[in-house]
Amino acid sequence: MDKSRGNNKNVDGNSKNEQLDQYRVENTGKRITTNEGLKVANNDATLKAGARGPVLMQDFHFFQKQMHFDTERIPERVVHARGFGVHGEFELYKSMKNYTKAGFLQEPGSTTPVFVRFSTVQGGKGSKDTARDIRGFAVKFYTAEGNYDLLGLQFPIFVLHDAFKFVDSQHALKPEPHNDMPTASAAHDNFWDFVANNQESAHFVMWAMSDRALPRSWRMMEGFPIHTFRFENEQGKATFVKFHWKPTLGVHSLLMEEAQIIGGVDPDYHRRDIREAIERGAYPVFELGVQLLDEKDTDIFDFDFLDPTKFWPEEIVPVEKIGKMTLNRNVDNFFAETEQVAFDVTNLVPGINFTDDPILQGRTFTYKITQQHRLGGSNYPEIPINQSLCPFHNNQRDGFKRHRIDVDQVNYFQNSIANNTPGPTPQEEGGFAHYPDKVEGFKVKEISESFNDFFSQARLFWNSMSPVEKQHIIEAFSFELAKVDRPAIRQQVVDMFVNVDKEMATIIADNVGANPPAGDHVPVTASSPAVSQAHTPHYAFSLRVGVLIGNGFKGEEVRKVIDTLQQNGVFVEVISEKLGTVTGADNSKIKVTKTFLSTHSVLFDSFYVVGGSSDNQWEFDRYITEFINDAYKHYKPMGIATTAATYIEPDNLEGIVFARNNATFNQDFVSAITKRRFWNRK
Ligand code: HDD
Repeated sequence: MDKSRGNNKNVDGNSKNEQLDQYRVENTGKRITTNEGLKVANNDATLKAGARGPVLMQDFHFFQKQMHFDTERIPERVVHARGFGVHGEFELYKSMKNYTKAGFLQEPGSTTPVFVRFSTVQGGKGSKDTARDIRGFAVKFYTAEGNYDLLGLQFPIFVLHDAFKFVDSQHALKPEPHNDMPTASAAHDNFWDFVANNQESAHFVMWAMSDRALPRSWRMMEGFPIHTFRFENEQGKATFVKFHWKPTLGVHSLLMEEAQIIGGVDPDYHRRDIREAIERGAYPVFELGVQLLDEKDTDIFDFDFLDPTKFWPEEIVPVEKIGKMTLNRNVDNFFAETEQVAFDVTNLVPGINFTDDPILQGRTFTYKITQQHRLGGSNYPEIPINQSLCPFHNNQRDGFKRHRIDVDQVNYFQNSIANNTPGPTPQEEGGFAHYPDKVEGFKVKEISESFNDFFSQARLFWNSMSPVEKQHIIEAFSFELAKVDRPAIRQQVVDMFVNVDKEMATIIADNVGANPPAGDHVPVTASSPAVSQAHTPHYAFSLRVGVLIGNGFKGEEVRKVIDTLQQNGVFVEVISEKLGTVTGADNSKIKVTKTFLSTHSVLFDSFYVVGGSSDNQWEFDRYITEFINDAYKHYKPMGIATTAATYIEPDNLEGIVFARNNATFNQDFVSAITKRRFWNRK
């Protein structure tokens, strides 16, 4: 195999990266060959009977090239089809030894390579990143004890409390089968019909209608593996655990209108965002938090602690941060790594185990089936991105695309020829064993009564929202339901959501032509501040600011502002009429990185408006005014250079910082960018 290295040659001592090195192939500067290595003399034309004649079948080079192309697509994931993967590293802050024997959670400071894939659920592989949707947040830890996969979503709860209806929920969510519409959207009859007729979905739907469903960036999104898992320590003592990924940049969202426009102007918005951030060295960091619950405390909630439609409020069980994951390397090849990575909720390590969470139980076989179907057989763990760092040994043999060559005569257990090897590892020496939970009961196809509380946390969530967040939820429901054709479904949905909040449901009903819902309002006082984005941290770091500029700017003024932005880690793009440079009044030049035509206001968090002169001043001013109007409408901060004051007035608008007569303009502008949105604008 060609040992030459790609862009990611292993310079950082990451052991997974080192393992991948042996598979990286560089083709630049090489001679073209067939897949069997035969160098060929012609790489332009098919072999023909005469230059204008028919193609001859014996052109095996053409045949192989065409055949490979004809078969180069594999089935996309049935859900989570659209996704994007990046490499990184997990570092432990705090030993979890008292709770779990998992090797990678023992030594503070120890590091474990990870691969993370972010995804959307509804749309196909070629859909858009910014759909209102569920986001997958799947992490593969390449530990010394084998791969550990922690699959999560950007919500802490699931849509169902029994896996039997998973297929129904996904069929209902996906484009309708008779017309394959809509793409990347749940705004259709089937989905809302499912919701109204499966009311355990209420809490999940509240999250899906909230700003959480429209992340500004995957770097600014929480991840929740949702289930109650079980830690087990060396002494065999178990502790229940819920995991959290908390982005150090805080949790931030797009507005619904921004997300919709971005879906058109840059469907790759989130993948571009994370890839660029990593290229610029602004590595996304997520802290791993745990909520721990002793076996004797499982009755502290007024809901079933195994119910996957409930989160454990952080105010009741605090989240302890035990480590951080830094995403610091882009993939070399999307297909080889991101498309072929195979996550599986049963990829466990000793010390972390299942519970009887009914959704978790239902997932334990499905991932293997889907990977086998997608990746063409059972040998997908041999694909480089899926290989564990430790070797594997067993008596499984053969199958499509078997790469390894097992040289032993023995392929069965028990045996005497190989002295009963490969054989089991006792638990004390690191062998995985299922937790010896006591189970008893009749075989029944039933759902426990304790899971039949559909609305209490949906109410808690609503009650925890800020007024702006509540307004957005109402708008989201009103948008989605307005796209539902059948009035009866719209009515059922508003009648259902009275159980969350009567005022909310009544406003939505009015917006979508339904009758005012009849049910009674259930008052609620409890709230969980942690679920509201109103309390999230804010930074200017790695936000995108566009400089709207033409010729004739004041060089020193503009350079100082751009320098300040860059010192604060802001990603600056210079936007003008044409690529090339703009020239200041002092003859200084600034490189233009985007044109008015090639970008859009929604792709930025803020603007620095400089203005300038142009051969077509009317057109130039029109573009600048459009950018300003959009940004203003989207509550974004703007900094106005001394040369641009005429574009915007009056000069006391919220979040608009003027340079004129302002000695602290640079700091004021950065503070405004940090704040991100100015909600009190009219
Ligand atoms: Fe799942 C993919 C997360 C419930 C069946 N799931 C998938 C992915 C994530 C999750 C992040 C994408 C992995 C990737 O990027 O390749 N799934 C979850 C979470 C769930 C959950 C957090 C509930 C708490 N899933 C769930 C259930 C079932 C499945 C109940 C079926 C019984 N999930 C699948 C799947 C997928 C999948 C069909 C599709 C593609 C894949 O597995 O690799 O097997």
